[in-house]
Amino acid sequence: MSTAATDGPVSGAEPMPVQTTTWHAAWLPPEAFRALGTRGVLVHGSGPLVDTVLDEVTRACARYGGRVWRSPSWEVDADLVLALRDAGPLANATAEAVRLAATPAVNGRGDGTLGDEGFLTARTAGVTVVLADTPAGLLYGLFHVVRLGAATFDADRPARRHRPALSRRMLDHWDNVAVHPVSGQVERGYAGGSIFWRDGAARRDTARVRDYRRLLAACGINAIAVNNVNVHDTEARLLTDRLGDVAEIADVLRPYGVRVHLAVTFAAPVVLGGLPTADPYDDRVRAWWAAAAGRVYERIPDFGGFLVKADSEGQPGPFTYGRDHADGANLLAGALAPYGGVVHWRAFVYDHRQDWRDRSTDRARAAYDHFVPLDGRFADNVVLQVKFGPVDFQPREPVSPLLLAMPATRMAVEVQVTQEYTGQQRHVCWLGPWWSEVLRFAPRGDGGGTVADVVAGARGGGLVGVANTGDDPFWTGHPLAQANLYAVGRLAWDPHLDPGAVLDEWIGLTWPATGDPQRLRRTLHEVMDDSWRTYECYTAPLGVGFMVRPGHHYGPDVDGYEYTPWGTYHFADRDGVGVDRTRATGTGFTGQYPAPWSKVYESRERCPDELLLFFHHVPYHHVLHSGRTVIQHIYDTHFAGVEQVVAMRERWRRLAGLIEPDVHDRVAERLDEQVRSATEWRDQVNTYFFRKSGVPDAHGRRIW
Ligand code: GCV
Repeated sequence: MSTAATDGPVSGAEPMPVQTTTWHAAWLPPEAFRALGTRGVLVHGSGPLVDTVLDEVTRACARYGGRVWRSPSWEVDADLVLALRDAGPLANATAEAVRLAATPAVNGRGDGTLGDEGFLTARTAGVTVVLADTPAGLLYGLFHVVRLGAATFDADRPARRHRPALSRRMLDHWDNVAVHPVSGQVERGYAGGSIFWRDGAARRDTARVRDYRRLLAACGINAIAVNNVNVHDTEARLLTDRLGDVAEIADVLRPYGVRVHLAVTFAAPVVLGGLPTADPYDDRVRAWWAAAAGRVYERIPDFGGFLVKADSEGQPGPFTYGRDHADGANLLAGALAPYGGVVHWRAFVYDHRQDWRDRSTDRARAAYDHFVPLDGRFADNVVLQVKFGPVDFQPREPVSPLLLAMPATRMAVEVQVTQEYTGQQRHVCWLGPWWSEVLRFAPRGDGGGTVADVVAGARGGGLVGVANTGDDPFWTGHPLAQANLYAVGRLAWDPHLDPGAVLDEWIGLTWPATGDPQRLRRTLHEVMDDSWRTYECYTAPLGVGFMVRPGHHYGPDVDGYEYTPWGTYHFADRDGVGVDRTRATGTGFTGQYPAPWSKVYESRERCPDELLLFFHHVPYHHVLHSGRTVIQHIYDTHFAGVEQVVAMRERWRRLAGLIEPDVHDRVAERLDEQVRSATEWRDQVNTYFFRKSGVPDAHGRRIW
């Protein structure tokens, strides 16, 4: 069994919190259901997910004094009707009129249905109607109503169809079943232990997972992988003798429309099946996978599929047998195909043992070089899962050119909700704006399709977020990091949503009953809106990346990776800094982009400032579009970044008394740490570049 090549302790930034039996309600406090719970509600239709809708409505109405009917019932005076369109006539006359009117309206558009998960909303003559063609659609319609709150009932609204742009909206948990000596219970986890596993076994108490499934459905997530992509010995067995544990989780998640996926090791036929090989061309290997998949579907009929990290950071893969990644992925796809399962095959393949002296190898190039020649060879039920940037979830990277280069392959884009490189849930770092930028990126320039288009629809592989949740009382360690989890679901549902509006939704749902909602909303926006850019200001400059402490990746260490095998270098010397990735004189990475980006990135003059050092090695006196030199930009942004964090902390202090004291205290505590850490970043980065360049700060501020 292989051991993952993870460079040092990876979850060790903070000790495991004390076990607790209560946890924060996140974006579903009971109060969020008040508007709904005070009304008369009719639920019309049948099926397990309709039972879930009924159950949610019943609980809300029991709490807030509303009434619930389930069809067929003819004594109905409902002001909210949640109905499956094909469940027969509705008792409420207005709702029935909407249902009948909706039919031609829906039929005339697209495929003539509301889709597998879509719904229609309308309000007329005092009745709000939510119609769906599937129980899952009705569930999403219910949470739409919850999001709207009182506005659901305040004015007539014309019929509007809602359908998710991306059909695959997934979270990958990097949770280990057994505590791993290096990566811990949750690899890159900053929110305590796992909600699924503890100390080598499944957690038997499912209360937490029951709350989690509601949170997921309410933001639109419909799939999760329940174990780490680095599959160690114990976790490998989830596919075989520990399958029952996975089935139990699937049973809990199913009523909320969330399907379970499993990360598997490519070497499973060897390590679990006792075969001498895992070669995709070996018949015994094919038979082994087919039988393994068959057993999974016997236990979990709606199983989503496998997730695979192969030939990456020590994980086994097809290269061992002289096969390529299409051979490898298609092997597993073949086993899943009879059941409708899908393989999420990760494109994070690079040489993590490179020689730092070797200037010809560029980690940024690796995924494209490996996978583009395979376009058209992957089976239909393979989704190639691509990190959003070419290196590794940095706070600033260009969009991965691989996402733009495989038209005949289903692609998913992967973002990191867990904040490995963005402050590890000790720093406020609201990532909605960053993901929105990635999803809206237009590979062929303005007017062409976007990354969101590449991953959208039934053929698209969707959006995958690496989960940031754990058994911490606030779910995410930093209470404000809940917004990132919420956003990944919402942006997967609709990548065109304004991230500011998503943040507003999250604030409204999370604190529906606060004393001064406007002040709270204003302050949260002031603290969070620019927090990703603030983080970028005080860490590695101008897109060069890394400069984090190797291993745990928290805090500054400018040269920490400079002479290592990991392929993440900044090449600073006394004259300049940055990586030459041009075609003219560098690694040629810019050539992986289509026009216009291949030209824009190739040119020092045209390259956007924020990515300059990702693409170019430039002298410190190079003048940016901003008018500042590179060295002065480094100094200015690092001083400004710390000032912004100090201001955030002050703003947060003023919220004392307006929100729950435990939330306030937890954030306040973390802001103290953020100020400390940002100051350390500022001083180390500024001092490093001052010592290298000898150029003083134009404003004479203190550099050590
Ligand atoms: C799960 C980075 C992280 C690893 C992670 C890897 C991956 O290298 O540091 O912890 O492994 O990405 O995405 O597979």
